[in-house]
Amino acid sequence: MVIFLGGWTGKFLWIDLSRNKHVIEEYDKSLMTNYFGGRGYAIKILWDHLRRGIDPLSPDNLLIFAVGPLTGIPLPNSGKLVIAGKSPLTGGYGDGNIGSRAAVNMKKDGYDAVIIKGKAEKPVYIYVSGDKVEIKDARDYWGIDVSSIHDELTSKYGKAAGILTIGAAGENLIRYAVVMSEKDRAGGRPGMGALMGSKNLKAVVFQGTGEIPVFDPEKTRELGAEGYKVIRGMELYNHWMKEGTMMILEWCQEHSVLPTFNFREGVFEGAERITGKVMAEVYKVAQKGCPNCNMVCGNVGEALEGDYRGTRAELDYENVGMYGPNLGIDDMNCIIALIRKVDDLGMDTISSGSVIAYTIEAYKNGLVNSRDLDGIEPDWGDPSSAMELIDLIIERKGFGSAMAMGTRYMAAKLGGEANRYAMHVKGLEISAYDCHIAYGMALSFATSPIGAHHKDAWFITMDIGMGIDNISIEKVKKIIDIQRIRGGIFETTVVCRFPWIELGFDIEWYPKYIEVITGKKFSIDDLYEVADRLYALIRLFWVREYGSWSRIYDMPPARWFEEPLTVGPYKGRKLDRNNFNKLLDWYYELRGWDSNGIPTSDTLSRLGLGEEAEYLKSMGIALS
Ligand code: PTT
Ligand code: SF4
Repeated sequence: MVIFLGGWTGKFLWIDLSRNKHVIEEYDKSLMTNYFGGRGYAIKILWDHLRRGIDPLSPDNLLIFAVGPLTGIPLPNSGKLVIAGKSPLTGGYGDGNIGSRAAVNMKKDGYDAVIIKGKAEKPVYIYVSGDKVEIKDARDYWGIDVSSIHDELTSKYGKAAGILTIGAAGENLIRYAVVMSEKDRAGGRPGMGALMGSKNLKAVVFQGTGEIPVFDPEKTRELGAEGYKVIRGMELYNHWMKEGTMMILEWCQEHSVLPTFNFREGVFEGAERITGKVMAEVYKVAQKGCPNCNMVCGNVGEALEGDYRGTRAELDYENVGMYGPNLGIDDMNCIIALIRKVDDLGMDTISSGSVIAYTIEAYKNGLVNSRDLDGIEPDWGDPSSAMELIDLIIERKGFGSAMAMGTRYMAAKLGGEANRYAMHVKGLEISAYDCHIAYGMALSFATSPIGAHHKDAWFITMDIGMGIDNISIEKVKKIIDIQRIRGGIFETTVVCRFPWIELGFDIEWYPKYIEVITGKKFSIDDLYEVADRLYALIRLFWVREYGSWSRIYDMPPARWFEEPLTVGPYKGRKLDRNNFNKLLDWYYELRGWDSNGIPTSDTLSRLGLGEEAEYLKSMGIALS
């Protein structure tokens, strides 16, 4: 029997909103070593408890909040929470990672995962304080925007409460609605906010009453403090504190990977007006972040002039990339206002920015007209029409109802050529990196376990650094190792990866933390094995839900293969399909997956997933 002495609480909280009931479960401890926490727990719970083929917006779907053994403990950047479920946007596995006091408080309340099923008859919110779990009336809160509901619940439960909410996007089941916290933090890109809305659940409040048990409190305190000190002393620290994720924008422009006009180009004429430096020197008015973090990256910008003067929003690279160059907008005042609007509606900036860019392009190509768009005449570089399109999505008016479903759906509806420039993989819109020259990053998007998100392998700088014509198995090995660290270690221990990836905080810190907290040693290789297991299980989940599988689901959009760049240092370049397929073949081989991207029987049995393999076979899916 495995005995752990800290880190995990050992308990799940199950809440059934249809029956107004909850149960606290002491879960099987083998989960700790095999799946660790966070995303690992989420996929295991979904595999074991979700009936195959359910509608993601039906009461049957499970909304899961999960933390890991390092979450909430005073060590660098431990205020993070995984939000997962079957995705309403992609139909496959979906998750996101939000920084929030709710992460710390959920753990203090005694839970490693909170799993919500069913659907409340009327709008409700959930209040958790230790063993006390209450389902409360939220009819007065339905329809309230994200900032206001946060203020309402904070005034009721105090500033120390951890609060997760949805906005109108979640209520209206927009397929890329996110869960929001502390007004500007967003998590669950593949529609976790819509999943929450489908349950008539407006908010969840964790009071955070208890203490988190750790094996060696003294050593944990010492090692935690040491980590913070090392981070503060790192070479890039001051620059990071000024610009945060925005520091990459200039680099993206220089290397022609800045998404421009719906990923048509990689450089943008107005880029110098929206760089990290400009953000920091001209627009930045405040800095905020997640709990337990001493390198906070939430740079709040304020619009200085024009119609939106005084509006504030958090400026991350992804948000600015998708609402700036990708829509042809170079006015930071307007970008701030667009992000504020989308945050208050609780809608993902990456997907919504992509949907709007796609609509502009489809309009310009004559595939939709202004009648479809309720009189709107969208154009590149036009923030007013972008604002109007956001309203169209939320109200689901005319073509807005297709826009609410995401790019893959819109392309299928429009048909033919429209598919070529639908910028998604597996239904999830691509994050803000153009890949006309970036094979490695394209592979990373293609093989990400939730669809085209950069979270599992932000490979872009390494890709360009290794050489854009470098088509090698070494590149693929690096991508897999990065996925093991980012998608495995950080998503299962559930802490923020930024100290490691942005400042160079050594990965070896994490096994040390795990040891003093849980009382057990885990090497990086042990953690890699957990990562490989959950990657394989997530892949099986997609196969189970889609009913069949082929490598076409791991293909980036046709645009990058068929339409060369027309401007910039790499004018004329595009991806070559043979080269990409070579990389994909190596990827499958290294993972022990077959040529269609399904894990082989040997791989599954090595990872202890024999039963899961049998299930697929019973569906008539042949495993190599
Ligand atoms: C994340 C995705 C990102 S990733 C960004 S900016 W980034 C966008 N932010 C949005 C936003 O803001 N408002 C909004 N309405 N939609 C938004 N959608 C986009 O969502 C996030 C930080 C960031 S900022 C990143 S990279 C890192 N992500 C981590 C991760 O995934 N795991 C981990 N262990 N640590 C991480 N640290 C960093 O956290 P999703 P957050 Mg987010 C305004 O969740 O679904 O993965 O989408 O959580 O608290 O906002 O912090 O340049
Ligand atoms: Fe949160 Fe940013 Fe700090 Fe990470 S670096 S914990 S995302 S504030």
